[in-house]
Amino acid sequence: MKAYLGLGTNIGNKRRNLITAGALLAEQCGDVLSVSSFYETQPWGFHSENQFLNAALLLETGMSPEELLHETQRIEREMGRTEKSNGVYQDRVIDIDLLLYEDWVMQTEELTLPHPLMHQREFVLLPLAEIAPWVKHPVLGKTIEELRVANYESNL
Ligand code: PH2
Ligand code: MG
Ligand code: MG
Repeated sequence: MKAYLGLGTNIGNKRRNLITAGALLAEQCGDVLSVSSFYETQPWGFHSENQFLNAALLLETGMSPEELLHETQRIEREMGRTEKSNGVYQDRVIDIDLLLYEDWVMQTEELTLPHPLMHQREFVLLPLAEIAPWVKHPVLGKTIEELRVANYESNL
């Protein structure tokens, strides 16, 4: 199964945090088929002095979405993420978000696919459009590149 993941970090050695997360995902979750460039982005939705480094990655995995969610949460903890948002965004060593899982649309208490905010976030769309421009969002019916352009234009 193909899953697109979003990675973000805004404290510590950010480049190293993204590389470590990618390596742990490859070790524990499947094959990493592609990784985007690393994008320096401003904190979105909260105020922080610390800029983000964001990336997107394509994983070929045998895990179900729930298994993948639990494994990515384990990796976040393994990398030292203790602070977890209680409604308010906070600085973090690493955040790994499930963006797309094949063309699955699902909503449970712990997981919504596709990621409910991905189409509003430049820090997701920019890296994702680099590795998956032609992939269609299964709810919105637009490609990632179309969503990126629409998001860009709505922010002008
Ligand atoms: N993640 C958030 C909230 N805001 N802003 C940027 N630039 N990058 C992120 O990864 C990010 C964010 C919630 O997870
Ligand atoms: Mg996130
Ligand atoms: Mg998250």
